[in-house]
Amino acid sequence: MASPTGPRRYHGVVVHEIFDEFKQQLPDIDPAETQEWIDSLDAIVKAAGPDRARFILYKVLKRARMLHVGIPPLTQTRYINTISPEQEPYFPGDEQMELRIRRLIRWNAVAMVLRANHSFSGIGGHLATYASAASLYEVGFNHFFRGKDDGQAGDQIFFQGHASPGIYARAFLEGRLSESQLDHFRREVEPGQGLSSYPHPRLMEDFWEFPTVSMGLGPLTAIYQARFNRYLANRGIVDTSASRVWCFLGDGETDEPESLGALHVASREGLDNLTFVVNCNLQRLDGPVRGNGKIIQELEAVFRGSGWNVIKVIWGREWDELLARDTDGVLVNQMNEWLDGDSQQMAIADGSLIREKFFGSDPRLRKLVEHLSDDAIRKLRRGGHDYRKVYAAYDAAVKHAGAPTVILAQTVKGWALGASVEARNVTHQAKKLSLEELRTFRDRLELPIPDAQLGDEAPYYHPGMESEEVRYMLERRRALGGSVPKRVVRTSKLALPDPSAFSEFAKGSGTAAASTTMAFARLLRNLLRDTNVGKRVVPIIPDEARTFGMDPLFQGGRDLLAARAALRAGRRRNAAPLPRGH
Ligand SMILES: Cc1ncc(C[n+]2csc(CCOP(=O)(O)OP(=O)(O)O)c2C)c(N)n1
Ligand SMILES: [Mg+2]
Repeated sequence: MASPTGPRRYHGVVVHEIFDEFKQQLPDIDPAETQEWIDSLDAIVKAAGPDRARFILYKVLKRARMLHVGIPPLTQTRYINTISPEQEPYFPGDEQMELRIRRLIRWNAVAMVLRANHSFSGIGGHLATYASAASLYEVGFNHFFRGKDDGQAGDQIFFQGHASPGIYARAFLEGRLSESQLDHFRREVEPGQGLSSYPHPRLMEDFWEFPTVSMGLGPLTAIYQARFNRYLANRGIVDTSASRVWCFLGDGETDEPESLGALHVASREGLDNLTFVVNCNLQRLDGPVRGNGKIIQELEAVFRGSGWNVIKVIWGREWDELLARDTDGVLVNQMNEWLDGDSQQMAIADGSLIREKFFGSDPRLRKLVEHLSDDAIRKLRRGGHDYRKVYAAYDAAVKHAGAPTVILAQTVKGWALGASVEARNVTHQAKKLSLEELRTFRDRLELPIPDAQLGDEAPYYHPGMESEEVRYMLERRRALGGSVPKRVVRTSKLALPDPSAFSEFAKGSGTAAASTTMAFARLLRNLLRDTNVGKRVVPIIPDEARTFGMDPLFQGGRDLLAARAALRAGRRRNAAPLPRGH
């Protein structure tokens, strides 16, 4: 899925442009031939209808892409997975084992929130967010997220704030957190005792790296972190060349202006070291994200339009066989037209209702699923719960060169938590399960917890550090550079500037009037000239430096700006190459 032509280069420097193909349209050198093509299209629409015409056009566009004919991408594709089954890579893990691990984590995440609320009614915490995102995280933990134990920079992961119980539950299984710490969820006043509700680097300074719970800040900061990683590597300050920034966010969260406000920065800078994973469970806090629309389609258009590589993970593997037999395109049509509000109804429906509502509108659709039992229809999963589909998406994302990637994964909010929580509008607020629900949940997860231990308080369940599951998860983390998240502070001694840099300010400006700007410009000049810190002062000039008389301070910077301007305009043939490291 890498861009077929690759990023454009100018004077040896990669230039990332969002759209560049249509503007290069030439005058028509053979109008008669062009007209023949247009007439063919007219004829197909007339004879076989728009569906057939659309099919052929998609085929032609796909062919053009394969032939490396540069054309702008479509901003919206059909409501199916971007990666087709035959493109899926080999899955290197033990899927059954990873399923068992996920179940252990799911259980402990729920137990933690239930226990907290049992001890202190109303203490809060969230069950449903992690329940929908467990596979999205676990594929990362077992196969992608790089730790820092090897002394390298590792990956930077922005966890969705409300998913924190799942991240704590994993750390508990890894032996990093104790039962007592889990029992102090949301009661962290004594340092080291408890666990903060949400990612908080000050309250848990060895654990969390980025505060993310104020929605929108995670995605925005992740973009700048990825850009900063490039800067650090290019200037030889820290080798972040192997680091990836992962940002997990909710679909409701994308309505925060901060979430989408800097997307263009990531594409313009060609940040292929950045992956967004949007958990599209179609719900926000107490309502739908787009009842009468399709959030995944909307986000696809926004991200593609901003120059991102988009991977949609909408359907689980159970749908592959149905789609392969959908030669009339009726199933894809139904998927395209089905609104998110309808999907939410289906998430809690039984198989016979799904058969009637989703597959019932067309005899060809009915026929597609006539060999499936109602139970099998109910078990047609959404893509974000299919471990292999998620793996395929991450694998494609880390291999994509030249642009950042967003993965739009469809899930069910409160997945596996039972009928009173799953996909209900109240699901986000759910903090309690009845005894009956707890039993059902335990059975669903196939955990050997006796009934007698289930009461108002759910017990934690740890299979032991020597169990197969824990050994497997620890081995995976060892291979990937150690546990995450882990906040590691590595400092190097910094020599202070020579005191002479400041001495003139102690004297004041005498009778001459001095503005703050003027004093600051002088201070900056002195620091830039200082042998200890000069090279660390990096002028970032959005605008107005010249207005404030600062331009002589950074001659190099001026050359850089001029070179960049020439580069963008693409006019000056002899523009000086950019200084290294920028
Ligand atoms: C800026 C901001 N506003 C409001 C909230 C309160 N809040 C917490 S979760 C949530 C909804 C989350 O929905 P979504 O992003 O879809 O995540 P999900 O839990 O569905 O994965 C809201 C509004 C917040 N954390 N931050
Ligand atoms: Mg949501």
